Amino acid sequence: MITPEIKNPEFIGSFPKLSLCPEDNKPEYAFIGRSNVGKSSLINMLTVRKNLAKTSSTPGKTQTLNFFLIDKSWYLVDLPGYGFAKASKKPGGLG
Ligand SMILES: Nc1nc2c(ncn2[C@@H]2O[C@H](COP(=O)(O)OP(=O)(O)OP(=O)(O)O)[C@@H](O)[C@H]2O)c(=O)[nH]1
Ligand SMILES: [Mg+2]
Repeated sequence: MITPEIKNPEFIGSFPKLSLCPEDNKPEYAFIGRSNVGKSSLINMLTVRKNLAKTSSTPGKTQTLNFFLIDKSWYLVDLPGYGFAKASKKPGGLG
């Protein structure tokens, strides 16, 4: 087992804006990187779940802020990547 520490990963929701995200003061961990580098796949690896975070072989799959509550105590957050031009470039697009 790769990460026996994670027992109960739970999808909470996909949020289009930061202001809509959960605000319960639990720690949040997120990964930053270019589109298609494997950020969503990394969340699946860490939680030992195949399809918890949605992945795709084409860049730009993750478009919202996706919150996964880990063991009722902290969050893994799957973020969109950068460098994929189809999404809006306006500053604060997810703000
Ligand atoms: N060879 C290889 N492919 C990987 C690895 N991790 C992910 N992939 C593949 O890379 C592609 C993109 O993975 P995602 O996890 O969707 O990438 P992402 O960073 O979340 O992409 P965006 O949501 O567009 O930002 C998929 O086809 C994965 O199967 C890895 O470690 N090795
Ligand atoms: Mg992704």
